[in-house]
Amino acid sequence: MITPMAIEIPTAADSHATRFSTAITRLPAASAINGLRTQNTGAVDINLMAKQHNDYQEALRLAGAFVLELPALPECPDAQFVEDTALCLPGLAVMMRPWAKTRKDEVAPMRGALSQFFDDIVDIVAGFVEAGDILVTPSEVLVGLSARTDQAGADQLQSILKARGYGMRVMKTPPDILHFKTDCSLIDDHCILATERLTFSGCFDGYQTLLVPPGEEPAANVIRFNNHIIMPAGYPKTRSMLRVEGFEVLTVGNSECAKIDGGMSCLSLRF
Ligand code: CIR
Repeated sequence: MITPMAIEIPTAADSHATRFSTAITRLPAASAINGLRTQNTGAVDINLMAKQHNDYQEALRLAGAFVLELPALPECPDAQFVEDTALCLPGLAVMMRPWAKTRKDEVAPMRGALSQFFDDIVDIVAGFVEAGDILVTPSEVLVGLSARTDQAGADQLQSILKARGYGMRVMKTPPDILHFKTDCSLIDDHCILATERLTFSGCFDGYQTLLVPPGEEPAANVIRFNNHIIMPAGYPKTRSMLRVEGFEVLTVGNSECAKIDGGMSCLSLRF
Protein backbone atom coordinates (compact mmCIF):
# COMPACT_ATOMS: atom_id res chain seq x y z
CA MET A 1 0.00 0.00 0.00
CA ILE A 2 1.23 3.51 -0.78
CA THR A 3 0.99 6.02 2.07
CA PRO A 4 -0.19 9.29 0.52
CA MET A 5 1.90 12.32 1.47
CA ALA A 6 -1.11 14.58 1.52
CA ILE A 7 -1.12 17.97 3.16
CA GLU A 8 -4.71 17.53 4.35
CA ILE A 9 -5.39 13.94 5.42
CA PRO A 10 -9.15 13.27 5.59
CA THR A 11 -10.37 11.75 8.82
CA ALA A 12 -12.95 9.00 9.22
CA ALA A 13 -15.60 11.61 10.02
CA ASP A 14 -15.09 13.40 6.71
CA SER A 15 -17.38 12.89 3.76
CA HIS A 16 -16.04 10.34 1.30
CA ALA A 17 -17.61 12.41 -1.46
CA THR A 18 -15.67 15.64 -0.92
CA ARG A 19 -12.65 14.72 1.25
CA PHE A 20 -9.76 12.95 -0.43
CA SER A 21 -6.04 12.40 0.02
CA THR A 22 -4.98 11.09 -3.37
CA ALA A 23 -5.47 11.87 -7.06
CA ILE A 24 -4.35 9.66 -9.94
CA THR A 25 -3.71 11.34 -13.30
CA ARG A 26 -2.17 10.20 -16.56
CA LEU A 27 0.22 12.17 -18.75
CA PRO A 28 -1.51 12.97 -22.08
CA ALA A 29 0.06 11.16 -25.04
CA ALA A 30 0.85 12.88 -28.36
CA SER A 31 -1.96 10.70 -29.77
CA ALA A 32 -4.45 12.83 -27.77
CA ILE A 33 -4.81 14.88 -30.96
CA ASN A 34 -6.94 11.92 -32.11
CA GLY A 35 -9.09 11.75 -28.99
CA LEU A 36 -12.79 11.05 -29.46
CA ARG A 37 -14.86 14.18 -30.00
CA THR A 38 -18.50 14.93 -30.67
CA GLN A 39 -17.68 18.00 -32.78
CA ASN A 40 -14.62 19.50 -34.38
CA THR A 41 -13.70 22.66 -32.51
CA GLY A 42 -10.15 22.91 -33.86
CA ALA A 43 -6.83 21.08 -33.65
CA VAL A 44 -5.52 20.05 -30.24
CA ASP A 45 -2.29 21.86 -29.28
CA ILE A 46 -0.42 19.08 -27.54
CA ASN A 47 2.15 21.39 -25.93
CA LEU A 48 -0.55 23.56 -24.44
CA MET A 49 -2.38 20.41 -23.29
CA ALA A 50 0.80 19.31 -21.47
CA LYS A 51 1.05 22.71 -19.75
CA GLN A 52 -2.61 22.63 -18.75
CA HIS A 53 -2.09 19.10 -17.41
CA ASN A 54 0.74 20.36 -15.17
CA ASP A 55 -1.37 23.29 -13.98
CA TYR A 56 -4.21 20.88 -13.17
CA GLN A 57 -1.89 18.71 -11.09
CA GLU A 58 -0.57 21.79 -9.31
CA ALA A 59 -4.13 22.82 -8.42
CA LEU A 60 -4.77 19.34 -6.99
CA ARG A 61 -1.62 19.64 -4.87
CA LEU A 62 -2.75 23.06 -3.64
CA ALA A 63 -6.02 21.42 -2.59
CA GLY A 64 -4.04 18.87 -0.58
CA ALA A 65 -3.65 15.95 -2.98
CA PHE A 66 -0.86 13.47 -3.24
CA VAL A 67 -0.80 13.25 -7.05
CA LEU A 68 0.27 10.00 -8.69
CA GLU A 69 0.89 10.70 -12.38
CA LEU A 70 0.86 7.56 -14.53
CA PRO A 71 2.87 7.42 -17.77
CA ALA A 72 1.26 8.24 -21.13
CA LEU A 73 -0.49 5.39 -22.98
CA PRO A 74 0.19 6.29 -26.64
CA GLU A 75 -2.08 3.52 -27.98
CA CYS A 76 -5.08 5.05 -26.14
CA PRO A 77 -5.69 8.66 -27.27
CA ASP A 78 -8.18 9.37 -24.46
CA ALA A 79 -6.23 7.73 -21.63
CA GLN A 80 -5.66 10.98 -19.71
CA PHE A 81 -9.39 10.90 -18.92
CA VAL A 82 -8.69 8.42 -16.15
CA GLU A 83 -11.97 9.07 -14.36
CA ASP A 84 -13.85 6.94 -16.87
CA THR A 85 -11.90 3.78 -16.02
CA ALA A 86 -12.85 3.26 -12.37
CA LEU A 87 -15.20 4.15 -9.55
CA CYS A 88 -13.29 4.63 -6.29
CA LEU A 89 -15.16 4.47 -3.00
CA PRO A 90 -13.79 3.91 0.52
CA GLY A 91 -12.25 0.44 0.45
CA LEU A 92 -13.58 -0.40 -3.00
CA ALA A 93 -12.57 0.18 -6.61
CA VAL A 94 -14.89 -0.91 -9.41
CA MET A 95 -13.22 -1.20 -12.80
CA MET A 96 -15.41 0.12 -15.59
CA ARG A 97 -16.21 -1.38 -18.99
CA PRO A 98 -15.97 1.49 -21.49
CA TRP A 99 -18.33 1.53 -24.43
CA ALA A 100 -15.76 3.26 -26.63
CA LYS A 101 -13.60 0.55 -28.28
CA THR A 102 -10.54 2.81 -28.32
CA ARG A 103 -10.81 3.15 -24.53
CA LYS A 104 -11.02 -0.52 -23.49
CA ASP A 105 -7.26 -0.94 -23.06
CA GLU A 106 -7.14 1.87 -20.51
CA VAL A 107 -8.74 -0.27 -17.82
CA ALA A 108 -6.12 -2.99 -17.14
CA PRO A 109 -3.24 -0.55 -16.49
CA MET A 110 -5.46 1.46 -14.14
CA ARG A 111 -6.39 -1.73 -12.30
CA GLY A 112 -2.67 -2.30 -11.74
CA ALA A 113 -2.20 1.22 -10.40
CA LEU A 114 -5.21 0.97 -8.09
CA SER A 115 -4.04 -2.34 -6.65
CA GLN A 116 -1.45 -0.32 -4.70
CA PHE A 117 -4.30 1.44 -2.90
CA PHE A 118 -7.28 -0.96 -2.85
CA ASP A 119 -7.61 -4.58 -1.72
CA ASP A 120 -11.19 -4.92 -2.97
CA ILE A 121 -11.21 -4.41 -6.76
CA VAL A 122 -14.17 -5.67 -8.77
CA ASP A 123 -14.68 -5.66 -12.55
CA ILE A 124 -17.78 -4.74 -14.53
CA VAL A 125 -18.05 -7.63 -17.01
CA ALA A 126 -21.55 -7.06 -18.43
CA GLY A 127 -22.82 -4.17 -20.51
CA PHE A 128 -20.99 -0.88 -20.38
CA VAL A 129 -20.29 1.74 -17.75
CA GLU A 130 -17.96 4.74 -18.01
CA ALA A 131 -17.47 6.45 -14.67
CA GLY A 132 -18.06 9.89 -16.18
CA ASP A 133 -21.68 8.79 -15.82
CA ILE A 134 -21.37 8.31 -12.05
CA LEU A 135 -21.90 11.02 -9.44
CA VAL A 136 -21.10 10.01 -5.86
CA THR A 137 -22.81 11.89 -3.05
CA PRO A 138 -22.44 11.14 0.68
CA SER A 139 -25.69 9.18 0.71
CA GLU A 140 -25.82 7.44 -2.67
CA VAL A 141 -24.32 6.79 -6.07
CA LEU A 142 -26.19 8.31 -9.03
CA VAL A 143 -25.68 6.68 -12.42
CA GLY A 144 -26.86 8.32 -15.63
CA LEU A 145 -27.64 6.00 -18.52
CA SER A 146 -26.10 7.51 -21.65
CA ALA A 147 -24.67 6.57 -25.03
CA ARG A 148 -21.70 5.20 -23.02
CA THR A 149 -23.44 3.53 -20.05
CA ASP A 150 -26.23 0.99 -20.47
CA GLN A 151 -28.76 -0.74 -18.25
CA ALA A 152 -26.83 -4.05 -18.13
CA GLY A 153 -23.71 -2.28 -16.88
CA ALA A 154 -25.71 -0.24 -14.38
CA ASP A 155 -27.42 -3.41 -13.10
CA GLN A 156 -24.10 -5.10 -12.45
CA LEU A 157 -22.73 -2.01 -10.74
CA GLN A 158 -25.84 -1.89 -8.58
CA SER A 159 -25.36 -5.45 -7.37
CA ILE A 160 -21.68 -4.83 -6.60
CA LEU A 161 -22.53 -1.70 -4.61
CA LYS A 162 -25.56 -3.19 -2.88
CA ALA A 163 -23.45 -6.08 -1.58
CA ARG A 164 -21.19 -3.51 0.06
CA GLY A 165 -23.91 -1.34 1.52
CA TYR A 166 -23.94 1.50 -1.00
CA GLY A 167 -27.25 2.77 -2.37
CA MET A 168 -27.46 3.49 -6.08
CA ARG A 169 -30.08 5.16 -8.28
CA VAL A 170 -30.26 5.06 -12.05
CA MET A 171 -31.09 8.24 -14.01
CA LYS A 172 -31.20 9.12 -17.67
CA THR A 173 -28.58 11.46 -19.08
CA PRO A 174 -30.32 13.77 -21.59
CA PRO A 175 -29.34 12.67 -25.13
CA ASP A 176 -27.17 15.65 -26.08
CA ILE A 177 -24.90 15.29 -23.02
CA LEU A 178 -21.87 12.99 -23.37
CA HIS A 179 -21.61 11.84 -19.76
CA PHE A 180 -23.92 12.49 -16.80
CA LYS A 181 -21.14 14.35 -15.02
CA THR A 182 -20.36 16.49 -18.07
CA ASP A 183 -23.20 18.63 -16.71
CA CYS A 184 -22.94 18.30 -12.92
CA SER A 185 -20.61 18.04 -9.94
CA LEU A 186 -20.99 17.56 -6.20
CA ILE A 187 -19.62 20.76 -4.68
CA ASP A 188 -20.69 20.25 -1.08
CA ASP A 189 -22.17 17.29 0.77
CA HIS A 190 -25.71 18.25 -0.20
CA CYS A 191 -25.16 20.66 -3.08
CA ILE A 192 -24.80 19.89 -6.76
CA LEU A 193 -23.57 22.38 -9.34
CA ALA A 194 -25.40 21.61 -12.59
CA THR A 195 -26.65 22.93 -15.88
CA GLU A 196 -30.28 23.92 -16.25
CA ARG A 197 -30.83 21.22 -18.89
CA LEU A 198 -29.77 18.43 -16.49
CA THR A 199 -31.35 19.88 -13.35
CA PHE A 200 -34.72 20.40 -15.03
CA SER A 201 -34.76 16.71 -15.98
CA GLY A 202 -35.49 16.17 -12.25
CA CYS A 203 -32.32 14.23 -11.40
CA PHE A 204 -31.47 16.15 -8.28
CA ASP A 205 -34.75 16.30 -6.38
CA GLY A 206 -33.85 16.26 -2.68
CA TYR A 207 -30.50 17.99 -3.21
CA GLN A 208 -29.67 21.67 -3.16
CA THR A 209 -28.62 22.75 -6.63
CA LEU A 210 -26.62 25.66 -7.91
CA LEU A 211 -27.23 26.37 -11.61
CA VAL A 212 -24.39 27.45 -13.87
CA PRO A 213 -25.42 30.62 -15.71
CA PRO A 214 -26.67 29.93 -19.25
CA GLY A 215 -23.77 30.16 -21.72
CA GLU A 216 -21.31 28.73 -19.18
CA GLU A 217 -22.44 25.06 -19.34
CA PRO A 218 -18.89 23.60 -19.47
CA ALA A 219 -18.31 25.10 -16.02
CA ALA A 220 -20.72 22.54 -14.51
CA ASN A 221 -17.93 19.97 -14.56
CA VAL A 222 -15.66 20.84 -11.63
CA ILE A 223 -13.92 19.01 -8.81
CA ARG A 224 -14.51 19.50 -5.13
CA PHE A 225 -11.29 18.36 -3.45
CA ASN A 226 -11.27 19.01 0.30
CA ASN A 227 -11.73 22.76 0.76
CA HIS A 228 -11.23 23.75 -2.87
CA ILE A 229 -13.22 23.70 -6.06
CA ILE A 230 -11.10 23.30 -9.19
CA MET A 231 -12.88 24.65 -12.27
CA PRO A 232 -12.01 25.44 -15.89
CA ALA A 233 -10.80 28.97 -16.69
CA GLY A 234 -12.99 31.20 -18.85
CA TYR A 235 -16.29 31.05 -16.97
CA PRO A 236 -16.30 34.25 -14.88
CA LYS A 237 -19.99 34.20 -13.91
CA THR A 238 -19.76 30.70 -12.46
CA ARG A 239 -16.50 31.55 -10.72
CA SER A 240 -17.98 34.62 -9.02
CA MET A 241 -21.15 32.73 -8.12
CA LEU A 242 -19.08 30.04 -6.38
CA ARG A 243 -16.97 32.65 -4.60
CA VAL A 244 -20.06 34.51 -3.40
CA GLU A 245 -21.32 31.18 -2.03
CA GLY A 246 -18.12 31.01 0.03
CA PHE A 247 -16.13 28.40 -1.92
CA GLU A 248 -12.37 28.59 -2.41
CA VAL A 249 -11.98 28.38 -6.18
CA LEU A 250 -8.95 27.46 -8.27
CA THR A 251 -9.13 27.87 -12.07
CA VAL A 252 -7.16 25.87 -14.62
CA GLY A 253 -7.01 26.32 -18.40
CA ASN A 254 -8.77 23.42 -20.12
CA SER A 255 -9.06 24.60 -23.73
CA GLU A 256 -7.23 21.59 -25.20
CA CYS A 257 -8.98 18.77 -23.33
CA ALA A 258 -12.29 20.53 -23.96
CA LYS A 259 -11.70 20.06 -27.73
CA ILE A 260 -11.93 16.30 -27.13
CA ASP A 261 -14.82 16.60 -24.68
CA GLY A 262 -12.80 16.29 -21.45
CA GLY A 263 -13.42 18.36 -18.32
CA MET A 264 -11.96 18.77 -14.84
CA SER A 265 -13.40 15.62 -13.29
CA CYS A 266 -12.37 13.37 -16.20
CA LEU A 267 -8.70 14.12 -15.62
CA SER A 268 -8.26 12.41 -12.25
CA LEU A 269 -9.42 9.64 -9.98
CA ARG A 270 -9.83 10.93 -6.45
CA PHE A 271 -10.02 8.91 -3.25
C1 CIR B 1 -14.31 10.47 -24.80
O1 CIR B 1 -15.11 10.81 -25.67
O2 CIR B 1 -14.38 9.39 -24.24
C2 CIR B 1 -13.20 11.43 -24.44
N1 CIR B 1 -12.79 12.15 -25.58
C3 CIR B 1 -13.68 12.39 -23.38
C4 CIR B 1 -14.01 11.71 -22.09
C5 CIR B 1 -14.48 12.67 -21.07
N2 CIR B 1 -14.72 12.03 -19.84
C6 CIR B 1 -15.72 12.33 -19.02
O3 CIR B 1 -16.58 13.12 -19.34
N3 CIR B 1 -15.75 11.71 -17.84
